[in-house]
Amino acid sequence: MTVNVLYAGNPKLWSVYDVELRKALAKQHITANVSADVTPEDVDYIVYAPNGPLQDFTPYTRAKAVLGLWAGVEKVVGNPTLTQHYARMVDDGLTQGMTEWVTGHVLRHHLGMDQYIHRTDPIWHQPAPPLARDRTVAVLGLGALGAAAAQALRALDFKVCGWSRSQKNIAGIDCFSGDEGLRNVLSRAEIVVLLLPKTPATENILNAERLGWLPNGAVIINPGRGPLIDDGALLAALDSGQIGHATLDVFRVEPLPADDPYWAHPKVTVTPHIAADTRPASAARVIVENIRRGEAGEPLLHLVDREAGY
Ligand code: NDP
Ligand code: OXD
Repeated sequence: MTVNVLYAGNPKLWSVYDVELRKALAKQHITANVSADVTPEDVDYIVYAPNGPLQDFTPYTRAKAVLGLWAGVEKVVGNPTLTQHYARMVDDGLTQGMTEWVTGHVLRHHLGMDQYIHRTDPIWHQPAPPLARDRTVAVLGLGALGAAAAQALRALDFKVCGWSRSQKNIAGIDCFSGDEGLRNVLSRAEIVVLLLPKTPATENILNAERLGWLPNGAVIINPGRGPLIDDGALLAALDSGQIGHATLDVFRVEPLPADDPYWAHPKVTVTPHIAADTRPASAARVIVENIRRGEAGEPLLHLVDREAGY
């Protein structure tokens, strides 16, 4: 039987996904019609991204699942027309990309690279940075991306602590959960990496009070989602010196408006939501594994818990 797969991701990536999905389907010996234009009632699986054309899932009455190309789900999880199963993207390319971005930005701050890159005076001053083993990095969110980043930082010998909703046990990482756990993690973190999803429970998780729990001069690195941070509180903490620097990849409004104070702030680095990208070849394999499972009546991977919102 032929499986009908509708591609409803970013239209600019259709030609790439067309090739990669076909390759992955052939490898799994699944006979499928993959198209960006399928009669809604005939669709079996929807490959979806929030920057694609689809908003209303109602006409897709036969669809067994919506298979997301993004890791984050906050733009779709509350969609009242989404009654189908929703699986999000967990992809080794995405995870590797995030791990590289996080370790790169942590090392920049750990080694104090900026003072040499932006040197203006010929001053031979030799302050040695501490070793990684003497630096504590906290990772908030120990899921697919956070756990991998935490482990990579640990492999570099940083002291790594982490925080998540449920208690974790990850070798070499000091894991915490709950409100007291958050206070504990933040009060020792010289560098904090945010890899939480945006949900009602995580919005403004870094507010003025919690920024105050961090050691003076701590660095914030946020590749998670913009609303995790109270922007006004962060700007005030940067101005007072409580926070030494913020490297931000994600924002409440994207693209970040040209007049946003983050652009010009001397203690802020803005990157344009490029921390990690879904890689079409590996992502297509994840999507097709779920199609295989759907057709075989097996449980789908990476299903979203709609109540928790991630
Ligand atoms: P996961 O769902 O695998 O992990 C989320 C983690 O956050 C889990 O450890 C979870 O806890 C924890 N968490 C969720 N809610 C709470 C809470 N209320 N309190 C404490 N911990 C909580 O997501 P991923 O690791 O795959 O992705 C994380 C986020 O990264 C995405 O949601 C997205 O926003 C962002 N992202 C950004 C990209 C970029 O380019 N900037 C690219 C891809 C993703 P538990 O383990 O107990 O469930
Ligand atoms: C994602 C993202 O959620 O790119 O995948 O932010």
